[in-house]
Amino acid sequence: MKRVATIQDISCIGKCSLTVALPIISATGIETAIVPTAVLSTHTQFKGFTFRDLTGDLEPIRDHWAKEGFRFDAIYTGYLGSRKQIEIVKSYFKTFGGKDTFKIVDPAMADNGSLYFGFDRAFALEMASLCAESDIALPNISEASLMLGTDYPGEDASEETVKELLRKLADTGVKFPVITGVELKDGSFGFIGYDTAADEFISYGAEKVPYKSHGTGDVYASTFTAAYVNGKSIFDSLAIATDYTAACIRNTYNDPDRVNYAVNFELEIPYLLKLLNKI
Ligand code: PXL
Repeated sequence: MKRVATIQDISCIGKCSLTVALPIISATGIETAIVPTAVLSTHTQFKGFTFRDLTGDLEPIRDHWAKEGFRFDAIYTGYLGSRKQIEIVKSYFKTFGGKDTFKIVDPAMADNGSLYFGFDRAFALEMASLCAESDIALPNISEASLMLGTDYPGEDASEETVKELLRKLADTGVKFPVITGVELKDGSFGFIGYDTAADEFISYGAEKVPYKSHGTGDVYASTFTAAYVNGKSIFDSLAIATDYTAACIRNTYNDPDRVNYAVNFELEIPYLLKLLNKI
């Protein structure tokens, strides 16, 4: 069986980070090892959330795993709480991230042009340096521009603007930057990526749903990880993640009883298994 390690927080309510990554990746037949970086009562879009920092546990977990000789087909990182945590994640990459371990970084820290609560410019720069150690990085438009220190071009940034951001990310050392949440010229909604090894841009979009929610970047990155470790190509994995995330957003949009803090990803897991030819 394939094994993935994912390093991010537990938001007890919020359907993001580990409570999305663990069910999605496990459902596709992959052992999913988790490193919880913090426990929050909710994600940070709620007021008054609690936050228990688990930074002190991260190095002992790493050291125990190293002693046991655990190996991973991929390491996938999402929301991290501090610069110190990013530094420790780099040590996980050093310890476990050999050439047979694919390193996926989702620099989950911003949306709509603003950093999430508690983050600053220094944090965004540290996250940029983690992206430079990845095999693939999956920022949205806000995260890409904040890591580069360039003006936020808006959610409706043109394909040319997004390609410019991708080139700049490549200049900072990111091997395969992929910007998600992009409106493509044909009106679809998806991603543009830059494969620096092939010097080639790739893109794919699904039908746009007029609804925006939290946690969709986490659904996207978890699904990419699941598809890639299940043997799909990078392009196919990105496209499957696009189709599945779009289906989750559509399901939520059509649900009169929806919650306003996340998407109905659970109800679309059968569709994900179909996309992966599992059922
Ligand atoms: O979905 C990204 C995310 C992950 N974890 C926490 C968050 C958020 C977004 O707000 O607050 C704690």
